[in-house]
Amino acid sequence: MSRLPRLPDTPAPGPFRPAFWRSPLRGPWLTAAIGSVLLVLVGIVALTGFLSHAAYQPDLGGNALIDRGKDLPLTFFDWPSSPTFLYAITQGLHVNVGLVAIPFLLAKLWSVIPRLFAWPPVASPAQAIERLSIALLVSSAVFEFATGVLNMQYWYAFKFGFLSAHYYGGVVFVASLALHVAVKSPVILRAYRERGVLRPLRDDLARTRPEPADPHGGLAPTAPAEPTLSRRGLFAVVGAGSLVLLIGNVGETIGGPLRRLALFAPRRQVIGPGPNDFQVNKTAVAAGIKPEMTGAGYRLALVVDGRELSLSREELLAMPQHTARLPIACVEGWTTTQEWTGVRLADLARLAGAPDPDSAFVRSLQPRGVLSMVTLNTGQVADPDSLLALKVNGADLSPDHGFPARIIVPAQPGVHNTKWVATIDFRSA
Ligand SMILES: Nc1nc2c(c(=O)[nH]1)N[C@H]1C(S)=C(S)[C@@H](COP(=O)(O)O)O[C@H]1N2
Ligand SMILES: [Mo]
Repeated sequence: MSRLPRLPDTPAPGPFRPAFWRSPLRGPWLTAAIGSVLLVLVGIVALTGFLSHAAYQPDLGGNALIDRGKDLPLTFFDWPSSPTFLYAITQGLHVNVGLVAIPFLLAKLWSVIPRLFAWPPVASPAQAIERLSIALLVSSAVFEFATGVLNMQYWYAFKFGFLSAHYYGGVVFVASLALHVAVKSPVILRAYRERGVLRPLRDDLARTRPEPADPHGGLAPTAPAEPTLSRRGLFAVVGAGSLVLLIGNVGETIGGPLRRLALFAPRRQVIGPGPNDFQVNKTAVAAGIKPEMTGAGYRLALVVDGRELSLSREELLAMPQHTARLPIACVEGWTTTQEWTGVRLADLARLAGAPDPDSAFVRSLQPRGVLSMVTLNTGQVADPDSLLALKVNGADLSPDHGFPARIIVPAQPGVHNTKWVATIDFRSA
C-alpha cells in the first residue's frame, strides 16, 4: 500500500525551490521601489486613458467606438475645445508614458518572479484568492500594454475591437491595481520604514547587500549570489530602457526635428514641405472614396429637423473664410499641426437655421466604418476655430486629407476630424 505524500513536505521541484532564485537585489524594498515608480507612471497612463475615453464622447452616440448603453458611466463632462493642443497633450502622455512604463513593468515582474513559483502552489483558500487577484492584475497589465503597443504600431493582430477591449481591460487593470496596492501597503510601508525610501540607492556595488531573507514574503533570496550590479545600477539600466523607448517615439508627438528620431513610430515620416505633405491616417483609396464622389457633382448637405440645404464647394468657398493653426492628434500618439482654412461650423449652423445646436452629427462620403461619422458637442460647434476646412496651408485639401471638405476642431482626438464630409446634421434637444 502506497502512502500519499503530504504536499508541504515534498521537496519543491526546480524553480519552486526558494534557493533557485539567487539575485541579491530582490526583496521587499526593491519591489516596493520599482512598484512606486510604476504606480506613478501607470497612474498618468490610466488618467489620460480615461480622459481619452471622455474625449471620444461615447455618450453623444454616433461616435460608434464604444456603444452608448454598454458604456460605463465614466464620462461626466463635455470635452472642451480649448486649449487647442489639449488632446495632443493628454494622448501624447498616454502613449509616451505608457512606453516609459514598460521597462519598469518588466523589472517589477522580474522582482516578484519567485512568488510565481510559490510552493505549495495553493496553501490555503485565502492564498488561492490572493493568487487569483494577482493573476488578474498581471494579465490585465500585460493585455493593456500589449494591445496599446500593437495599436500604436497599426498592427491589428487581434480580432476584437481595440477601443472597447482596451477600455474594459483598463477598468479591470485599475480595479485590480487598487486592490493590490491596498493589500500590499503594509509590506511597502514596512520596507520603506526599515530600509529608507531612497537609502539603498546610495550603495555602490561593493556595499550592495541582500535584503534579509523573509521565509513568508519569499522575495529576498534564501541563498543570495554575489551581486554583480548595485540597486541604483538596476534602476539606471531600467531607466535607460525607458529612455530609449521614449526617444524612439516622442518625436511623433512633438514633431519638428525630433520626428526623425522616432524610429519606433509608424507615422514618423518627415514628409516634404508641400502644403498637403503631412501624415495621412487613411488614404482616400483605402476609405473607398471614388473620384466621381468628390468631383463637380459634390454637394454638402446641411440638415436641420429633416430639412436639407445643399451647397457646392464653390458656394462654400464664397462664404466667409476663417484660418486657424490646429493639430491633428491621433489616438495612436502622433500629432501634426497645420494651417487650415474653411467655413466656421457656427456659420454653417446659422445658415442652416440652427444657430445654437446641441450637437452636430457629421457623416462622411466614406461608405462604411466607425471612422465615417462623428458627433460634435455644442461647444465644439460654437468654437470660432471649428471649421469645415476646404484648404490646408493655402492649398486645396488633397484627396487623402479629405477633399472636398473635412472637419477640423480644436483640442479633440484626430478621429473626430472627419474627412470627405457629406452631411452635417445640426441637432437640438
Ligand atoms: N472619413 C474619415 N475621416 C477620418 C478618418 C477616416 O478613416 N475616415 N481617420 C481619422 C483619423 S483616425 C485621423 S487621426 C485623422 C487623420 O487625418 P489625416 O489623414 O488628414 O492626417 O482623420 C480622421 N478622419
Ligand atoms: Mo487617428
